[in-house]
Amino acid sequence: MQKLQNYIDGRLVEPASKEYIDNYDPSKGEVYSLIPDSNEEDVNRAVNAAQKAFPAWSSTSVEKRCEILMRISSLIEQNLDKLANAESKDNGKPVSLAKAVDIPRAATNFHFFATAILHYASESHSMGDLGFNYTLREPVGVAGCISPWNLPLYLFTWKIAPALAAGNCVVAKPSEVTPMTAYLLSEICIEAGLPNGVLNIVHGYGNKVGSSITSHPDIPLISFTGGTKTGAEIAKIAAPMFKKLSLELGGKNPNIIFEDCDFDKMIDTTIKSSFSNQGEICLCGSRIFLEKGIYEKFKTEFVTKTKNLVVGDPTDSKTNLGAIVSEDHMNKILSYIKLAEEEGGTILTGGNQVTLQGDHTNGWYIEPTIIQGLPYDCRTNTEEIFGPVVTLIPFDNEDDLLMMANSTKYGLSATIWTENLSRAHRIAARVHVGIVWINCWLLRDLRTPFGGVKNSGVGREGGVEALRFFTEPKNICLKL
Ligand code: TXE
Repeated sequence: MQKLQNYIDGRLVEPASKEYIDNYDPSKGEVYSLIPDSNEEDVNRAVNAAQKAFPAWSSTSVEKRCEILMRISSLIEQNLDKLANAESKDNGKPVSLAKAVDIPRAATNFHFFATAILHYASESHSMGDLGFNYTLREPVGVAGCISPWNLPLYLFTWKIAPALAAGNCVVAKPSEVTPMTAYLLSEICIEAGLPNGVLNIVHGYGNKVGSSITSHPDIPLISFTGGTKTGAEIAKIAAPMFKKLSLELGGKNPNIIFEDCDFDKMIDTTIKSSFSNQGEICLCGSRIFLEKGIYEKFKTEFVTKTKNLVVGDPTDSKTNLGAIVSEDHMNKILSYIKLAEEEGGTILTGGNQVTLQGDHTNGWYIEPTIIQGLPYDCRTNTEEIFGPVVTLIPFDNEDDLLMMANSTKYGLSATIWTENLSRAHRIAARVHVGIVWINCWLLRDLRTPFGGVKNSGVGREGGVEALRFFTEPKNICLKL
């Protein structure tokens, strides 16, 4: 069975413990590879390597850094099929999705930040005859990057690429649930000639590797994407150490649909915003708010289209929804469907685990599920489920809608469907989130600030925001 290795100081190495963790193929529910069960010792080795590499990497010219990161980007593109198949096997998502979204986006993350640094300028402030200021933006040193299992390589590179581009060295930990493409990335970095120690990837559990990264005194910055509860734990450790922190956490996003929307465009996109990646995207619109006059028409068509979605073998090109990432997560989603029924909801379609035939019988699959008839403030409508489950909630007017849409502790994103642009802008301004899509969903421009408010996170990444986060400003004042 394949044994993955840590990537420390430019080499693929065993964990200090020599112990390994089982890695599952969720489409079959079986172990197919082994992951290093790393600990504090491995993190210390990684930090030492990163510290050693930092003086040379941070003073490498931006042109040279760009060249190396572009090589990594090209190698990801060249290995599209291999990486997409690996991502699908590790996570359960359809290969077609990994090929169209996850892996191209990972390549783009490197491409985008590799070239962004060529155009990045810092500020200067003139004080007229008195003098002037200029602001240096210096890399912070060793950055800690911790990422989740839902978009494994996509979110891993979203952190690593700007951190490296800005001149930092990195100690990174992918999710122990989906480590494979991070491992393949370490092979790519070696092939691309990334200098030793610039990027270090330590595999293993969150409570061992993740917490060692978070609490390490020589890691002054943490970029984390994952669950809100974990984010709170990280913040508790990082705050008294005065670490720079960026937290991208969960969501319970409203998808707001008015009667006057472009119905066909809206319904096709709503299928995607509800069930893409088995609903395991923090940006999915899991609460669908419908203006009363459109409720019945929407319900009928949405249920029909959802029933046509194929839950199946992720390698089959006809599959729309693949496997749920783990047995635990599948059980969590099923428990929320049960809870929804207990809370008085009616399941319009779905609601059950799916058992496939042949060698996929032990895989973890769930039908795409639509629920109606729940109060807006019940647990099903306020807690993050992170699966292929959406609820329908009618509304009468804008005030009513906004009160309900803003009633959860989350505030990541919102989608608004209307042809009335004044209304769209009015709602966009009043909805408590970090990202709003009007008449679209997940249309991404990497220059824009990305992140949430309330329990969805702290800080923003993307574009200039990411380069600012991964550097420290130093103002220099000169009196003339
Ligand atoms: O996240 P965790 P999980 C949400 C979603 C999901 C829930 C749990 O609701 O059901 O989070 O998913 C590492 N110190 N999102 O269990 O546990 C862990 O090893 C430091 C939303 O995957 O937060 C992994 O690498 N690190 C989200 C990473 O943190 C720790 C996407 C995320 O794991 C740690 C995924 C610790 N104490 C899940 N404990 C989004 N917003 O995109 C764990 N980790």
